Amino acid sequence: MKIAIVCYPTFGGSGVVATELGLELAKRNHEVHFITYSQPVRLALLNPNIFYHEVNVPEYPLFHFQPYELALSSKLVDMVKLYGIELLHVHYAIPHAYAGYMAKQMLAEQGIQLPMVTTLHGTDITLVGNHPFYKTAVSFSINHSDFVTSVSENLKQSTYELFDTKKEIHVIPNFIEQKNVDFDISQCRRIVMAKPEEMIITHISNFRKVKRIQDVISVFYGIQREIPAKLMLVGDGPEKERAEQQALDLGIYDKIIFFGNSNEIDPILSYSDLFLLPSETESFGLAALEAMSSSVPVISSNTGGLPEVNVEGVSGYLSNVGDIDDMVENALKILRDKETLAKFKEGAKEVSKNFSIEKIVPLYEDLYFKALEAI
Ligand code: GMT
Repeated sequence: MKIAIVCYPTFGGSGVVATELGLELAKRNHEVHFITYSQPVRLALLNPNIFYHEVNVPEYPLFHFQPYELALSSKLVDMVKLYGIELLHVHYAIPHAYAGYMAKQMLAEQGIQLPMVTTLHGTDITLVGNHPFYKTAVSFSINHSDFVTSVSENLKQSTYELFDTKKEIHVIPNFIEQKNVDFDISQCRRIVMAKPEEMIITHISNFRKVKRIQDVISVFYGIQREIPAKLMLVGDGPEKERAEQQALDLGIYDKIIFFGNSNEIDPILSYSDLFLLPSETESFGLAALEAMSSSVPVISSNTGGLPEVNVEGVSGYLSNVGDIDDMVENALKILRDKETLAKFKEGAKEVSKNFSIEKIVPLYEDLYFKALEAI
């Protein structure tokens, strides 16, 4: 199949899922065309089945906002015609599903039918898309997609609650490639992060408000009062400065390493003992799954799709949003003795196997075949 994938090329979960999906589809002999404004961060281009087409938006002083949707839909039409692309898969409704719909219409006028699969990822529904300024167009885009998928059952229900749609939504959870430790251990040693007696606690995110970074710091504060520990903060975003200030105020700045956006996620996770994800909402929580796949138990909030990923008492524990005391108590339950920690590490790894790439990617392929049959 020749498939175009439209996604955000950044470190965010939706872009990562789209990129990993495209790479796996390429391995399965599909021809995959990524169409976006810069090269997706995890994309390996030296692959005969992978193409990348950049969307350029020329700057013009008349425009206060440069019209990305227009450039994207034009690019889609051109690439579909040039390469004979058969199917379009857009990740994140805004504005990709909208631009995809326009491309479909333009192509239909020329006698080309292009089925479109839209994957909803979370904030496109629960935070941004739900804003009254976007809602009408997002509802329209969902209703005019040929197939719609969501990354969790919870996100599917939220979509029905928040949008005017009766469209069937197929739940296809996010996935993870079960990796063997493939980094050079001599390049990154545990001692760089913590002393042997210190537990390594990790959080990875885009440091937006929704991630509740202040809770990450507070939970870590509670943990390190009871047992020796270090906190690895990976990622960058608007709340980072406030997190640094909070760490200074609490006198624990020297117990935290701020990595920024890092390409060393695998080694960091492989040395981690616990992962914190206390988000306000999370449609899935891909970062938690990545941690679990590296045998790292998760302390998370119990909102959104997180209970579908983190299994209470097996891969970690879940608490109400903002319940710092409960999160600290649960973290200490896991970390206090070696046997319990080992049990949770094993539990995390086992649960992550439910989301293996081999199990999940065929669900997308099945949907693609259905979409092609339907035209
Ligand atoms: O908030 C983020 O982490 C980024 C955001 C995105 O769109 O990239 O993540 C959303 O999609 C991920 C991949 O499907 C999910 O794992 C995240 O839970 C979801 N974020 C939220 O719902 C807040």
